[in-house]
Amino acid sequence: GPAPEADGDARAWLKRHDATFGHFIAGKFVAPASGKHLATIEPATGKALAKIAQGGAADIEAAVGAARSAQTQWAKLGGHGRARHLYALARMLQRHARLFAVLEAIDNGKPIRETRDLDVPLAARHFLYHAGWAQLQEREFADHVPVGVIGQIIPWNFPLLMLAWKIAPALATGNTVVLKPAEFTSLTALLFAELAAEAGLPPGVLNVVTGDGATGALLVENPDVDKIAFTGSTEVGRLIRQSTAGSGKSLTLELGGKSPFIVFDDADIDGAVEGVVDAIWFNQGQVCCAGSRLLLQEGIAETFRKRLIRRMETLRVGPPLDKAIDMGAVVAPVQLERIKALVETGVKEGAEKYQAPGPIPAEGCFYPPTLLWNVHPSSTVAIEEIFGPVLIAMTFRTPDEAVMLANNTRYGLAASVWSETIGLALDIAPKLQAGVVWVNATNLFDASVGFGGYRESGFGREGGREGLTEYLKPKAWSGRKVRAKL
Ligand code: TXE
Repeated sequence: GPAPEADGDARAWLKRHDATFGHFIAGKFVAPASGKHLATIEPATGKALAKIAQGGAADIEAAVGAARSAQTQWAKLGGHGRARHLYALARMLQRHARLFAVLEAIDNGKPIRETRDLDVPLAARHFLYHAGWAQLQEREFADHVPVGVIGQIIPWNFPLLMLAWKIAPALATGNTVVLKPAEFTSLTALLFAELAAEAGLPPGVLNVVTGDGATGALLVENPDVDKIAFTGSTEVGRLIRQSTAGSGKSLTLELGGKSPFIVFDDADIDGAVEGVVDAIWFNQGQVCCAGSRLLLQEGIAETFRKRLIRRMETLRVGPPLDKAIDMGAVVAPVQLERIKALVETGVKEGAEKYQAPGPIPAEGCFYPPTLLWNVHPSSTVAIEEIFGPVLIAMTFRTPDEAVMLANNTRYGLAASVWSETIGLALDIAPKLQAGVVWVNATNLFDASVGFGGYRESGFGREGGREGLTEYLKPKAWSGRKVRAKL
């Protein structure tokens, strides 16, 4: 198990705040106007962890007001001035990497190995990357202006990393932000806001209002918000699209997925088995682009199944702060119940269930790595996003059939193709309807590559040049006097 002092600094931070938090508005913590709080739990133990403020209309108005007041100055600071702040935020994350990694693991249930090696460094990398863009802005986006005040709503699967994906491009381009983290996992966002203020970020540039979906809806409806950027479920994405329709707000949505993981007969089987482990058991399968549908060509299906099961037997599920574990807890009891119910449905609809036999902790939200074999393409588990450590598998005969099965979904976020024949892989990849296709690889992310979906996986991109343009408005300048001045 973890060393007793391993989570010392995160617990000390919680204690310093009496584990009770207000919103972070205009550079400081403020109590919710209603006085209401929501209790959060530690997924790995089920025990009470913290109390976060339940944001109401007055809190949203205060935060949006603070963002509005700060926006002109922030934009006037210019690209170089903003770059200095973004570098400072990256350095702040690096300096407090351990505190963020431990707090994220405690709050979300994900393994410290992942928060330490991925969530925190990738978040820092995102700020570094966007600091570079801020300095290029005047030159590269001369005829563009910031969108203004941005409302950003994020999910609980990568709380800190999604914060970075959202706020780094928005701040780099001269916008100010009101961020609504997910109600299960608001702590790293609050820590970030607090330390960002200490690192000199001007008050009002980043405001964090916590609360549940009702708080998110208030942010979406606030008339002084210029744009909403949302990552979360397809259902809520649809609601947000409806409620912003006809308003002047712009919108980007990053929603669910049911991404195919296609393995051809000539693939490197061991490599592909490792790919599957990363595709579906990384972060307990709570990944929007998880390779959750395994499509195997018939010739290798049986060999693949045996090797995959042998590999599943070695996966260790346990407390997130234990550095030796491969999988931690899922985020909340409600998600655990959802996963269990979907797996039961899968079995009822004819799938063969295989679960890794290793021990899992009795308390807390733990679920074993699970394989559903021989799933029919029309069965519920082949269609619905499970968002847990559950892989569904089916077979195909020909490349055309693989493409047909892969595209047989309402989603289109990612796809992964495995073959040692480069010609085959390059023939298949363009036919897959997904925002990103990985060849002999999975889960490759880079701040410089736009990430986002097709179809019901949403629209808009995060990362790269595409991601920046989501936070800029083109502005044409014309008229004699203006020209003369220029
Ligand atoms: O998501 P929600 P939930 C999928 C996944 C998961 C399911 C349910 O399948 O099992 O969704 O998760 C805020 N207006 N994904 O219910 O509700 C909410 O407070 C404005 C995939 O937790 O979409 C939180 O901050 N905001 C996904 C955020 O939306 C609202 C990640 C996401 O929560 C709102 C998460 C409303 N009406 C879940 N209702 C991915 N693609 O990565 C809720 N929210």
